[in-house]
Amino acid sequence: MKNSSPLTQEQSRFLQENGYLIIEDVLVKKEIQTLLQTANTIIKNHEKDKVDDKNTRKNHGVDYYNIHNPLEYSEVFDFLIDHFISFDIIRYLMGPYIQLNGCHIFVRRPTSNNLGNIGKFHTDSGPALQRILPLPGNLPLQLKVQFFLTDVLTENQSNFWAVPGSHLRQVGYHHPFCFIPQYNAYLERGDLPPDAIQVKLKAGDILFHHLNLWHAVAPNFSNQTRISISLRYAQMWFKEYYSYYSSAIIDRMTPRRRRLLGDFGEHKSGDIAYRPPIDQVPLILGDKAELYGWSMKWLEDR
Ligand SMILES: O=C(O)CCC(=O)C(=O)O
Ligand SMILES: [Fe+2]
Repeated sequence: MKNSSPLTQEQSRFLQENGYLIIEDVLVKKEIQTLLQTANTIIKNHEKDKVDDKNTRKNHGVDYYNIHNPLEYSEVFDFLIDHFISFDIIRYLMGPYIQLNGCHIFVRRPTSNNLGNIGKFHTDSGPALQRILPLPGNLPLQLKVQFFLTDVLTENQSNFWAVPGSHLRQVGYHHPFCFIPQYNAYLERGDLPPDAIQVKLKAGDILFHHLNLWHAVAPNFSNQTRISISLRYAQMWFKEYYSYYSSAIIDRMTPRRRRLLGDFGEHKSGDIAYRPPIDQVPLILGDKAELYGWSMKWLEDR
């Protein structure tokens, strides 16, 4: 399977060793503008209408919070679900038996205080998964892709703050918010963790990260709100995360997007996440099935 990867060898190695990866210039200017404008309208409405069950303002605070499921408010995010660059990398790394478990707008306002939950070092998706590591050669259980719509060019602009290589370390502690106490101790003392990196990127770049990566959001001492769209892909057995997709959303989607949103059409048997319909592999991988290691030869052997 030489040269079949959408990642260069260097990018693959970087992700494997560090637990995160930046791909530059994925969105073009016009796309950034449209997405940002739409996100800002949705944010404005959320703050005006105080719809706290549709975002994390109660849990995370009013400066740094996430808006659940923006697909509910606009179609402009649809193309991100299987974007030709990000999704090709996702399907190469995760295989065909995946779903989109959630989509969020991340709002990170200028703030002098970032010690809310997102400002603390944590892993994602619950304490149990801190003990299942994404070792080389295994499919990831979950990967997040974050599309940045504003620049984060220097430190302390609410950067994604990562501890490189931490995704391969057991946490040895468990907390409902999946905190990493030895790293948060630095923040509580007003110090910086010595080996954590504030990731810098520009609008239009994307960031992948493993759920096990120890990460936080740095303080935002700039005067600009940082906006990004996060999509969470997981193996099909996982539960969805604040991602109820109404029939209005499902109806406007292409077949592949519908499947990623958990719609199996007329197939409604209880073991659907176990044995999806036979078109699962071609639908997700298209003509890359063989190339990415998911030959359908067993179909001929039946
Ligand atoms: O805002 C960010 O950059 C990261 C938020 C976060 O904790 C996550 O995506 O898991
Ligand atoms: Fe997180």
